[in-house]
Amino acid sequence: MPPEESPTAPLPPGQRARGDFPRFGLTQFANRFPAETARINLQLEGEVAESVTIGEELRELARVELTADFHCVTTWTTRGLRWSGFRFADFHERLVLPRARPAASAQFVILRGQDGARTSLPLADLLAPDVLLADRLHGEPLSLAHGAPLRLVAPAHYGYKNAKHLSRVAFWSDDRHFRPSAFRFMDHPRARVAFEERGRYFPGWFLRLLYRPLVGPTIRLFARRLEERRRSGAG
Ligand SMILES: Nc1nc2c(c(=O)[nH]1)N[C@H]1C(S)=C(S)[C@@H](COP(=O)(O)O)O[C@H]1N2
Ligand SMILES: [Mo]
Repeated sequence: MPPEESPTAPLPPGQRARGDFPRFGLTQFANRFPAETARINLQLEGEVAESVTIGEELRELARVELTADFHCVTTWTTRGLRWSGFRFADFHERLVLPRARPAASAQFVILRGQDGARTSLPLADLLAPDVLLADRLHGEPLSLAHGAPLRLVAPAHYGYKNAKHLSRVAFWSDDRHFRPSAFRFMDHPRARVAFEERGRYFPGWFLRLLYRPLVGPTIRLFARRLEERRRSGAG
C-alpha cells in the first residue's frame, strides 16, 4: 500500500487523530444553519463578465470519489473520509470559464457558505486534482452537520479552507474584497497542512498550543446547537 493510503502513515506535523468526525467551526457559526440543504445554488461573481447561478446542472459533471484525511487547524484529524462529488477543476473548466468568463487576472477566489462563513484560496490550489465540490460523504448525501448541500473538500489544506454549505464563489485579481471570518492571524492564504501553515505571523507550534484547549469545548458547542436545532423540528 502506498504510504498516503496506509492508516498507519504518520500524521502531518502537530495533528492528532480522532475516531469520529465532529461538526466544527468558529463558534459564531455554531448556531447558523443553511436555509437550503437539498438543491445546489452557487453564485459565481467577482471580476466576471457575467454573474451567473449554477444549480443542479453541477451534478452533470463527471462524478469522482476521493478518500482523504481531514485536518482541522486546531490539531484534530479524522482519517479516511470517503467523499463523492465533482472536481473543482472540472467545474472551473466546464461551468465557470464558459458561463461567468472571469478576468484572466482573477486568480484569488473567495468561497462563502450559506451560514456567512468566508474563506479564500488561490485558484491554482483549487485546480489541484484532489479538490472537490463534494455532495456526498460515506455514500450518503452530505448531512446538515457536514456541509449540505455542497462543500469544498481540499485535503491538502486545513479544515477552515473546506467551506461548507457553499453558496458563492467569487473570482478577484487580489484580496482587497476578502474579509476573513476569523481574526487575520488565524487565516493563512494557503494553509497547507504539510507545511503547517496554520496561520500568518505565528509559527505552527505556537498556534497548536493556543488552539488545542478549544477543541473539546467547540465540538460540544457545535453538537449542542445541532441537537437543539433537531429538537426544534427545523430539520
Ligand atoms: N460554512 C462553513 N464552512 C466551514 C466552517 C463553518 O463554520 N461554516 N468551519 C470550517 C472549519 S474550521 C472546519 S475544521 C471544517 C469542519 O467541517 P465539519 O463540520 O464537516 O467537520 O469546516 C470548515 N468549513
Ligand atoms: Mo477547523
